[in-house]
Amino acid sequence: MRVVVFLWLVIVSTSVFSKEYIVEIYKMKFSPAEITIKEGDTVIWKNVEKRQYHSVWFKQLQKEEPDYFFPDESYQHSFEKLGDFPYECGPHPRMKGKVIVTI
Ligand SMILES: [Cu+2]
Repeated sequence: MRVVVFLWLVIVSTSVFSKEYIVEIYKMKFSPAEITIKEGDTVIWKNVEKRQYHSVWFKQLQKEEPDYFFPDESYQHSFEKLGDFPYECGPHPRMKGKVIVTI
């Protein structure tokens, strides 16, 4: 029983303390292009363009290019490891951003 309560507390506390951050994509730019978050936080990229699709590609984390997402769609990723995570847009490599994960 104690173990169950303990596990429940762990789950509740991580969901209470982890945060969500929004990065908007507009006019071929990630805004903010660089964001600092804590371990366990989630970043949500929202495409707020009129018609342009984009992707969020962490080349160091995934070999395959992820799916594009269209206006009014979003993409999200939770960061469980510390470090600097640069990313770019698959179809537009000039669009770059970075997520910095700290303790
Ligand atoms: Cu793009």
